[in-house]
Amino acid sequence: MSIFWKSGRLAILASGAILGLAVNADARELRGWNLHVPDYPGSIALEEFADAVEAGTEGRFTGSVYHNGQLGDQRFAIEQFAFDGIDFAAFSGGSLGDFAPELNIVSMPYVFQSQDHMFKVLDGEVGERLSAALEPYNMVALAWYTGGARSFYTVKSQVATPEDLKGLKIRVPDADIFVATIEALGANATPLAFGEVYTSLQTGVIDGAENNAPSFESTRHYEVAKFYTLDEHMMVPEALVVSKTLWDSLSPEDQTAMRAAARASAETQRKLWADREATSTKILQDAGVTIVKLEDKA
Ligand code: GTR
Repeated sequence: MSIFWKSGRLAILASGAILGLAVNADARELRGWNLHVPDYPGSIALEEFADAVEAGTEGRFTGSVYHNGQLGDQRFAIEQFAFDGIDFAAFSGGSLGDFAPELNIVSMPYVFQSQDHMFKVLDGEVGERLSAALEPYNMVALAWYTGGARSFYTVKSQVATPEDLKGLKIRVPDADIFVATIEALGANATPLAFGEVYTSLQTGVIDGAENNAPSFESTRHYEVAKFYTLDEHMMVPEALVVSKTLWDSLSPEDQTAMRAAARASAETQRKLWADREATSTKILQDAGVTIVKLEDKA
């Protein structure tokens, strides 16, 4: 009898262990693309998204965020969605616009009066329509991050007017909206991958670039480019997207959990952004960068 019970318990334990393994083996690990350094606002927010997805789906999904563009540059990563090579990411509206042109609307120069204006537009019906425009590219936009405002930084002299941009080679991300905007302002737009900008500034391949303060600082481009003019020509939002194949495969409960995780992540990102802008600006100032705020944007 006791032997029977003993083996009975053993059998139960064994199947419990097998069950436990089966739960882990079923958990799907999602691959997240990220361009930035791990302590960047969007990076922290993406990690938070991954954790919240795991908690909210009771471990059915786990997520890993690959920082620093480890999974490839932005255009390549966007293309990977079509093949489900990447499951989630925060993509620039400007880069997405090369695929779904509707996205260019929210990246146009001076289209928003403020970040609050941008959030109001994106958190409502417009955001949903932009998400629908991404569906053919196998993406669903669940929430929107801020990308701050992009401004010019240069190696040799301060840019104060569009005249000063004439003849300058300015690096832009590899997407039409950036090229067209910077050309319209009078400079020679030079599309380059994010990771190539530092050496290009250093070796004189380009005369300057344009970005928000956190990116200008986190890439250390300020070590080479000491003139920053806050003309804020583009306020480009970033979409927190997940693969549509993944989204469509989820139960309604898991969809709810994932959407809630994305919204919470966007809230975190927006809060961290404000802090990082201030910290980055201080780092730039301490490093001797001349920062000029352009009052006459017209
Ligand atoms: C950053 C933005 C990236 C990318 C990058 C760049 O501010 O977060 O999505 O656009 O700029 O300049 O390549």
